[in-house]
Amino acid sequence: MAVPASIEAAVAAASRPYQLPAGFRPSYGTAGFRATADLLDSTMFRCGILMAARALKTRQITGICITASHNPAPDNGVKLVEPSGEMLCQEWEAYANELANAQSDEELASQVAGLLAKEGVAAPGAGTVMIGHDTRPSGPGLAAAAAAGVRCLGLEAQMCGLLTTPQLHWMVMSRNRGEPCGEGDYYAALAGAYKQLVAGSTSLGQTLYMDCANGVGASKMRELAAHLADAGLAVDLRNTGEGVLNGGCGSDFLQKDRQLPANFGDVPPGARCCAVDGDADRLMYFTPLEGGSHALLFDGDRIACLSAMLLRDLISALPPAAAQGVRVGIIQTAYANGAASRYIRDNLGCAVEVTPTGVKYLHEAAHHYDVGVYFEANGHGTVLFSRAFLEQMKQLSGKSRAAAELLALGVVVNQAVGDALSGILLVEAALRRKGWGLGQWAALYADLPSRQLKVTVADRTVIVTTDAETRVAEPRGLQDAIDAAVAGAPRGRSFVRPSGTEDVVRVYAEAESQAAADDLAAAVARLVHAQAGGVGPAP
Ligand code: 16G
Ligand code: MG
Repeated sequence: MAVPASIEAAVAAASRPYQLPAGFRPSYGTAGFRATADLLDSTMFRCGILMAARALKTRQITGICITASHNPAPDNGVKLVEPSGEMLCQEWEAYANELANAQSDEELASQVAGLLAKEGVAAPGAGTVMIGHDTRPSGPGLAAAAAAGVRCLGLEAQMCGLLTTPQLHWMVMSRNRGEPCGEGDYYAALAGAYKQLVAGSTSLGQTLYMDCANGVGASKMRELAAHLADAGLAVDLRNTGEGVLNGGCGSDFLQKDRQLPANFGDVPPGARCCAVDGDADRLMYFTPLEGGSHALLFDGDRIACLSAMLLRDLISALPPAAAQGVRVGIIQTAYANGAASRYIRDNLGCAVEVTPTGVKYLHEAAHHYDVGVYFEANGHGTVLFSRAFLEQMKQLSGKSRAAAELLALGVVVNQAVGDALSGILLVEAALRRKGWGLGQWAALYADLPSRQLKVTVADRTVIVTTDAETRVAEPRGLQDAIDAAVAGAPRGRSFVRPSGTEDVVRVYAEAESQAAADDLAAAVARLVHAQAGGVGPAP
C-alpha cells in the first residue's frame, strides 16, 4: 500500500521535540523498554506511534503503561498492550526496537512509512490508544510524549492517569469486548465476584497487612478495599507512598532478601501479610518470623498450588459429566522450586509445563488448557480460562453452584495479565473457603533450599539456552560441567541464563540443604565465569 508523503512529513515534524539521546540504544527487553527516565522521551513518543499503528492494524483499542515496575524510582519504562489486554504480540517487538533506535527524525519517518506499508495500514486514521502511568514523578511527562506519538498518526490518546499496570490491561481488554471498562467497573467487578466466591464461608478474621512498595498499588487497593468493607476483609496498608518507591519494601525486596519490609516491625509473627511491586503486577504473601527481621515467604509457586487446589475443589463439585476431562495445566519456569512442581504433579495430579522466564511465554502456554494456572516464583501470574470453558460454565451456572463460582473466579482473576490486587482476592478466597491459616498453606510442601547468584560477563549473549532455559547449548562444554557439579549435590538442580532485564548472567541452584545449594550455586557461578568470559574476580 502506498503511504502518503504527508504522513512521513508529519512524523518527522512531530518527532523534533523527542530526540534520541546520543549513544542511547534502547532494547525491548522481557517486558518492554526500561532506562533512567531522562533518556526515555523519544522512546515513549515512538511507542505512541507504534501502538497507534497497532490500533489501526487491528481496528481496536491498544494501550501503553508507563512504568519501570520494581526498578528504582529514577527509572521508568513502558509496557505495551494488545487489544486483547495481553502484552504486545512478539512479531511487533522487532518494530518496537527498530523505531526506538531510529537515528534521526527522517529515519524514523521512513521506518514508520515502511511499517504502515508492510502492514497494509492507512494513516492518518481513526482510533484510540489508552495511556496510564505509575506513581513515578516522570510518569505524566512521558505519558505526554507517548500521546504526541499517538496523535501524529491521527488517533486519539486517551489519558487514563494513575493506574496499576494490570488495571490498564484490564480496561483495554474490557473495552474491546464491549464490557464495562472504567476504573470503577474494575473494582465493582472484582469485589462483586469475590463476594460471590466467599459467600457462606466465615471471614478469616485477622487483618491482612499489605506492603504497597510506596507505589500505585496503595491508592488502588484503598479503593478496592472500600468495595469490600462488607465482605469481612480488613486490610492494613503499609508503605503507601511516604517512603521511596520500591526502597526497602515491595515484593522484589522481600523475595531477594527474605527480610521484613520497612514499617513491618510492629506486625506480629504469624500475621498474614502480602507485598506487591511498584506497578502492582507481582504478589508475594509472607509472615514475620519469631524474633528477628526475617520473613517466611509464600511465593508464586505457593500461590500456584493454592490456586490449583481451589480449582480442583470447584471442578470436582461440577456435575460429573462436566467435571470429566477439564484440562487444567500449571505453567512454571525453571525457577519454580522442585518441591512445588513435585507437589503439583504428585498430589494435585495436574500437568506441569515449563516455559522460559517472562510473562509472555507463560501466558501463551496457559492458553493451551481449559484452565491454565501460571505463576513465576517471583509472583507474576494469573489463572486463564478458555472461552469454551467459560461458555460451558455459563450454561451450567443456573443449576450448578460450582459452575457459577468458577465463572466468578474468572472475574476475580484478571484475564488480561497477572494482577497483584486480583491475586490478593484469589488467595484470600482460597484460604477462606478452606478455613485455612498460613500454617496449613505452608504445610503443603517444604521448599528445597535454593540460592540465586549473578555473574558479570563481557557479553551475556554468549550464553545460549535451550529446553526452556534449563540447559545451556553454548558455550559448548558448559552444560557438561554444570551436570557434573549437580551430580555431586544431593537432590541438586541448577541452571544459568542471561538476564532479560540486567546485564548479568543469573545462576540458580537448589539442593537438599542450604549449604549444598549455596555450594552448588557458587560452583556453577565459577564455571560461568571461567567459560563465558567473566569480568572481574571469579566468584
Ligand atoms: C520481567 C518479566 C518477568 C520476569 C523477569 C525476569 C514481565 C511482565 N516481567 O520482569 O516475568 O520474571 O523480567 O527478569 O514479563 P530477568 O530476566 O532479569 O531475570
Ligand atoms: Mg511489576
